[in-house]
Amino acid sequence: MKKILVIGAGGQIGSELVIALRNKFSKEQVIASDVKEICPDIIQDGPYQQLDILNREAVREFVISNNITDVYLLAALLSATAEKHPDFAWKLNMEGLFTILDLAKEGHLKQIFWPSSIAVFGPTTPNVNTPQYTIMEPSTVYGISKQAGERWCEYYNNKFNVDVRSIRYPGLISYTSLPGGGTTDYAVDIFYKAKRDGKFDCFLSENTELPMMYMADAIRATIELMEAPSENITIRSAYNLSGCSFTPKGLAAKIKKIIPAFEITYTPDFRQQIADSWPKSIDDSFARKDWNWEEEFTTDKIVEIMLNNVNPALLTT
Ligand code: NAD
Ligand code: AKB
Repeated sequence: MKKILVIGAGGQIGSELVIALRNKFSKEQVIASDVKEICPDIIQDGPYQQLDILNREAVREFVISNNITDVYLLAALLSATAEKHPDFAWKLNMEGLFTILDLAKEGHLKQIFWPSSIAVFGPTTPNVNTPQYTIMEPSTVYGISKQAGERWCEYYNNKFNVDVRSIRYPGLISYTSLPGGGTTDYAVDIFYKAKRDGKFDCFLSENTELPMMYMADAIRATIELMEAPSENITIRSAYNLSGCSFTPKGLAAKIKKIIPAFEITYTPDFRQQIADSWPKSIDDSFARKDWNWEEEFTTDKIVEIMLNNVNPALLTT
């Protein structure tokens, strides 16, 4: 029987992934864990363990003594925060991955999910319909850590037969918890500010096109990838995955159709350079071929769902 540990479960992806995994298996089979002392309300319906991924011995002890079979390792610093704390970002994003890969190498785990990102690409990458295999020269601390992580995942699979699977997520859009310090966060924040203030000052310029995806699609993709037969998985670094692409200006126009008085202004900051180094759109034909990936949520659908569901009370600023 599977026993799943989600590390970094209190974040934007983890909180929804835990719910989806508990619905699929059982509450008892899915342990949420995070460095946060208090379990977030949204995942309080099942087991929770405070765990710091950087405490290698504590993580090893917990995995082994609880007979954990699968780990979803989500703890990381995202692109914008990582630029502010490069040393710590490198430590957090890499050391935790080795702890989990080593547990699998020693036979303590059956399956690992570790997310990569479109940040693995860089300014020299062809940025329209970015292929799976292409130039990868990431120019951010975060992108370098994801690129290195991908190489290590593939290495552990090749050398030690570790069943590790990964997706290069685009910017993810959701309303149940706030995003955690990325460059694509504007595409979540805009809905909260549209609803609360009727206006939004964007930290990216109006024509900055980036690949995005609604969270429900990302969660389904993750579970479908993890369930796919091993022999179908031809990529052990990370799969390109595509949902939709839009610019701040295009997104604002769609919001304006629902909230006509909505106004957007642009004050690009350091995150502009990060966004400029990333793809505008992604070719995910390998995910489609290997495990039948198909996205569901268009930009129009995302706008409608977000405006109906965001709760501005969650905002702290
Ligand atoms: P998030 O910042 O919302 O959540 C990360 C969680 O990790 C937080 O709850 C945090 O408390 C926890 N954490 C931090 N340090 C920890 C530690 N030492 N030990 C245990 N937990 C710790 O991030 P997210 O958006 O949920 O992203 C999860 C993963 O997906 C990351 O690897 C990220 O790079 C990747 N990803 C996210 C997106 C996105 O748009 N959200 C896109 C691409 C890739
Ligand atoms: C970020 O902006 O850092 C993340 C990502 C695309 O990896 N959302």
